[in-house]
Order: sequence, then structure tokens, then C-alpha cells
Amino acid sequence: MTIQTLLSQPFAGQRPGTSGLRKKVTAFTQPLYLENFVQALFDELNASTADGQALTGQTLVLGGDGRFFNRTAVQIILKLAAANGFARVLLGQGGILSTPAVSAVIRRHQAFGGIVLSASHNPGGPDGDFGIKYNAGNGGPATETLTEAVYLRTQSLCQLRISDAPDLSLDLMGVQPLEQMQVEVIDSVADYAAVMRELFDFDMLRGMFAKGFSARVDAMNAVGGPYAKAILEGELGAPSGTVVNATPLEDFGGLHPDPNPVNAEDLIACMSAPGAPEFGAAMDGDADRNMVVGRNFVVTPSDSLALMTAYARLIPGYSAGLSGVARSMPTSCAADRVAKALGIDCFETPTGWKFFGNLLDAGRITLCGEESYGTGSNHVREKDGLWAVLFWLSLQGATGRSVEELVRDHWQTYGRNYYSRHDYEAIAVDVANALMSDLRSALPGLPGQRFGARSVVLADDFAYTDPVDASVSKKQGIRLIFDDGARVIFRLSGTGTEGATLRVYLERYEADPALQDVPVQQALAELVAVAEQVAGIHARTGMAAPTVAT
Ligand code: G16
Repeated sequence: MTIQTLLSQPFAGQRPGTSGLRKKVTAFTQPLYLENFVQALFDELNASTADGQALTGQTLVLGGDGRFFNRTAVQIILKLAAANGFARVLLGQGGILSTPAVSAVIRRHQAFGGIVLSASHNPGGPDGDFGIKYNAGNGGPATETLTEAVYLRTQSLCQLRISDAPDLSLDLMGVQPLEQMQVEVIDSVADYAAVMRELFDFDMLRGMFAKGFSARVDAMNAVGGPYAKAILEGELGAPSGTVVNATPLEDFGGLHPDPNPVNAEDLIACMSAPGAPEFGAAMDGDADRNMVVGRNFVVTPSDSLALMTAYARLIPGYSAGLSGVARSMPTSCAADRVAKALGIDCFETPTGWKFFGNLLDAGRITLCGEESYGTGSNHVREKDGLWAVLFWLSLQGATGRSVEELVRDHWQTYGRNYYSRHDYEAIAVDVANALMSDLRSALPGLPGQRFGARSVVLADDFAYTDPVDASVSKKQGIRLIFDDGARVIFRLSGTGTEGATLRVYLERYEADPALQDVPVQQALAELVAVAEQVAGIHARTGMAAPTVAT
């Protein structure tokens, strides 16, 4: 085996979005496409030290969600890593690691960084999506500064270094040499499970299941299955069959592994049927997202973060209290109210988990979450689906309250933030860009303008100054904030692979318990009309209704 230098050429469009580079599988399978991106990443990382040898002798963590092309991509990356100086790769068995598990392994083994192969909640299979993301030594997604620098390198890269060694076994546990590098195939679950044991009272959870507590956790044929099986059924004694769709499949069995009420319809149906389990949850392709469901009752992700913040002290890992909490800007303000009551900071960041990293590293926050079905804490630097499941199970165990009772109690105490996100998918890119640019131009005229009973008090394009490193991120979403605190927000998704997706986020606050049980879309109908009036979505896109409203 020898290390080869191959001539390559730039590929257009290798700019990472909200969470890494996501493209159709057909893009990733072009000759040298993946190699080009990874070499640009390695070159950029090497350039971070004066001698240009930052990777020499280092450990890399590698794994993915098992989707189509995962195994091929792992072989390619191993050969690039060997040719670029790494001494060791910790590889999840079968090339499998959930996104939070990559973060846990990086942190527990003090690795230099890690590569996650996933397009998250996007569909898989030969016609589906693939993705790659770099996580740094803190276990968290690379900063925007790094991803942008990598992108610039992809646009001028003309050669790469790769080993011509034969493929390795991805399934055989133990160490295999590749050039000077050692590839160690590790148990995909062990490190992650160890972190969970440190946070939650496993004895109490075991006791709950022993007394007959019933749950249904839908892994959506994705990577969360082995983790949920090992921890819930294996360690905590939940009955076999508690975890469904538990085997990761290359095409997710045709499911769209996005845990929302639309795509996890089977879970919703099951939780609404007579004799439904007491608790339901679903996770996404790479197991970092979660949806929590009670009997006939779906928990909004924004409410989930607020409740976790309110009850965190009941969980052993957070019994000392929280240093602070953070949410992405479009996430509802429900957590803000709890933070205020607790006297802790609440930060508002742009969409993207990478923006929580500095706050977590600096100890400014303990919990964080997003409307996009993501919640997490300082235990890793990714959002974490199974962690959220264990958190909610623990809350039920500690309080004796059902999911619905917990949420309704919360609304009584803090008020309810009615919340919905409307997605308009696969819009022509120029139509979406024109809509956003016209909205931007209209911003100065909006403050003071009345829409029914409300008037606009703030209209801007959200900009964020990181409180830790003072970096500034502009154009993070158009906000209309009204005099009663209601908000309408417009952004374009940074994770799609087909055309553009317009996201409209709608929120209003209701303090009166007697008015907290209105169907969500009805409660937000006036704001939907405002969004239409301001942005002209129907006329511009030809779409009379969103593709998905959650
Ligand atoms: C990613 C990011 C999240 C973000 C979500 C939606 O999640 O990690 O921080 O909220 O995308 O982003 P967008 O609205 O730009 O599509 P995941 O689970 O897809 O990695």
C-alpha cells in the first residue's frame, strides 16, 4: 500500500449549509466529489498550526447514520485520513455512530475531531440525500468561520492525498492498520450509554418499567435504533418491542426520518388509539432530533425546552441547577419565561446547533434547544434525541404526571406560547430569494404598521453577536415582532437539497388558562394572514398552503 497524489478539480457548490454539506447521493457519488471536500477540510485543519501539521499523530472519530453510501464513504475517508497524517481513527462498528454519539466519543477520548456522515432528517437511499459534517475537539459542529474557509479551499483544490490500500473490515471490532494509522472499530453505543448513565437515575427508570410503564419509541429505521434498544430495552428493562423501526436501513425503509407529526404519522396514530402507551417519541435519521408525544397529545419542541428548563433540577445530572439556557431565534419564547422566573440567562442564537457551542464551552448555558425538534445540554455538543427521551421519562417518573399533565401544568404557570412552523418546500431558488429580498426592502416601513389589533414594534433581519468570541452572523431571518409579543419570522432553510424551502414561524402568547386549548392553527390564523399579506407567498410560489405545517 502506498500514498498516492491524485489530481482533482473544484466542484461547484461545496458550501456547507446549516449543518454540513448536504447533497443528493448522485452528487456525492461523482468521482472525487467526497474526496475533494474531505481533502479541503484536512488542508484547512492542517493550516491552523504554523507548521501545517495539525493532523499529524492525531485521533479522528468517524461514523454515520448508516444511510446509502455510508459504508463507501467511510472507506474513502479512512484512506484520506491515513494519507493526511492521522495516527488513529475511532470508527463506529459497521460505520455507524449517531450524531450525539460522535460528539460523546470525541469528548470522552479527547480526539482531535470527528466526521459525521449524515443528511439527518432528509430521506435516504440511492435517490435520497447524503451529507458530511466536521465536528471539532469540543465535540460540536465546526464554526461558520471554519466551514466557510473549507468551502473556499474546495473551490481551488487541485490535488489530494489518498492511500491505495484495500478496504478494511468495518464490522470486525478491534484494531487494523492502514498505512501508519491504526483504525479501531469501537462499539457504537458504549461511550454514549456511559454518558447517559452519568446523567439519569437508571434505577428509577428501571423501576418504572418494572411496574409496567409503557412507551413506544420510533427510531424510524434509522441510527437511533441500536442506541434505544440497548439502553431502553437492554439496560432499563422496557419490554421488547418498546423500540420500533429499530434497525438502521440504508433507505430508512422508505420512511422520511423526520420526527414531526406529519412524517411520524404511525407514532401519532398509535398514540391516539385506545390503549395507547403512556409515552411516545420519535427520532430522526442521525438520532439527534426528537419528538415527544403523550396519549393523544404532541409536545411542541419549544415547549419541550421550556419544560426541561423548569424541571431540570429533578434530573441527577442537573440537580445543581442551570447556568443558563439558549434557544434559536425562531424557537418560541416559552423558555425565556422560565429562565426569567429562575433568574438565569436566556440567549437567542441563529438557527444551527453550532451557535450553542461557545456558550456551552464557556459554561454560560446548560440546556439549549430549537423549534426543529432538537434539545440538548452540555453533556455533548450536539442535540440529542435519546437524551430527550430519557429526560422526559425521568420527568414522568419524578413527578408522577403524564406528558399532557406536565405540559398543561406548565401553561397554567407560565402561559402558553402558541407556535407553528409553516414550510413551503421545493420553491424555485430565484422566487425564494426575491421574496426574502423584497421583505428586507420592506422592513423600514413596517414598524408602527397595524395588522388588525396588533401593530409592529420591531422589524429586522436578525443579526447575532456571539457573547463569547464576538463573531457576528448577519441575515439570520426576518423578524416581525408585535406589540403583544407575537412574532412572525421568515427564513430560508439551510438543510434542503432541492430548490429552496421557505420557513414561516408563527407565535403568540396566551396567559389566560381558559384560552389555552384552541387548536394551534386556529389560534395563529391572524398571524398566518399577516405573513401572507407581508410576503405574498401564495402569489409568488403558487402554493395556497404550506407543504408541511407543524
Ligand atoms: C439542522 C441543524 C439545526 C437546525 C436544523 C434546521 O438540524 O443542526 O440546528 O435547526 O437543521 O435548519 P434549517 O431550518 O436551516 O433547515 P439537523 O437535525 O438537520 O442536523
